[in-house]
Amino acid sequence: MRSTLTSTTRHCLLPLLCLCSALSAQAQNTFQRPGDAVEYRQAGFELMGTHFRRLNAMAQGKVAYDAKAVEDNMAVIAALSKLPFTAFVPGSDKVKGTEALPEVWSQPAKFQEAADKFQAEVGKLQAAVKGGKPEEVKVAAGAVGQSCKACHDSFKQKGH
Ligand code: ASC
Repeated sequence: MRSTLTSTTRHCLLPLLCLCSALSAQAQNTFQRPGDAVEYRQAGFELMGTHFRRLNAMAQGKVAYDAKAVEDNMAVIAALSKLPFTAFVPGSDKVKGTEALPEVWSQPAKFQEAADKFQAEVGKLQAAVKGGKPEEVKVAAGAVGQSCKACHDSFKQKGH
């Protein structure tokens, strides 16, 4: 019995794991309709903004610094930081309600560079949070905010 289970595990677990990871990669990158991609990226940016504002208020000394809360907000930001960028799919530039400028699609290298810069700054913020020095978190959070703004200035409609 024991060896049957072991063998079943050996034969089924790996293909199952492969299937699961293939399905989740697909879920992450495939949208039924362009509007789904717009909803997905807006939801991701919205949540990241909420958690970044909470972290940043503490980092900039506007709200009492709570290391645990900073770490919790950081974990959410880190988990989300790549996801919305998977959703700037072809055709989603024409969806009503998108605030993305045509430059996202006409200047893909520049857009990718801005996304990479943001993700690099998020990585540095994560390291600073891990380091536990509020003054370093303050500087790194400021740089993340700058990278958000730089991307918005070039790739997002004004007034949003
Ligand atoms: C935020 C938030 C952003 C950035 C950006 C920084 O808190 O939601 O999009 O900071 O405004 O300039």
